[in-house]
Amino acid sequence: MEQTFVMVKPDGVAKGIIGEIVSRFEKKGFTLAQGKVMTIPTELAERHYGEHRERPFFGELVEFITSGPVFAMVWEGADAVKNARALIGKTNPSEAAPGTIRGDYALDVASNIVHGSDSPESAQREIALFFGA
Ligand code: DAT
Ligand code: MG
Repeated sequence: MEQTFVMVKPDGVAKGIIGEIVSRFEKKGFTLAQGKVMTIPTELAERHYGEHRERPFFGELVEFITSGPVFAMVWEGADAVKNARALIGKTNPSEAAPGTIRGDYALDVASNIVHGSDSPESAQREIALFFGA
């Protein structure tokens, strides 16, 4: 079974939809392997989003993801990375289809409610960063 890393971002926690997001993954058929509430230290945020270090929005992104508690999770299931990204929807909520998490709960790309790993390699890297190897 593949694993993927998913995180309810500070805006999703503030909005009170951790349960709604967890429920969507459960109903899809994923199994929750790990989960914890945490506030991300700046250094961890910079490592997690390291691929975006040169992008103009990097500072804003790190500030946002460290601005309040997140709910970090590991979900297991067939093609977990791909299937989780399908539930989450496109990066820009304006392009995310209704029925996806971002399509239903977000308007702005800078605060798009939830993170999901983009490949099995990213998933392993992110799971190790947040939950230890
Ligand atoms: P995803 O989270 O769908 O994997 P990504 O890895 O390209 O998207 O970007 C990481 C996060 O950075 C994204 O969830 C929100 C933020 N972001 C992406 N593009 C942005 C932009 N043009 N302006 C502001 N924030 C952006
Ligand atoms: Mg990404």
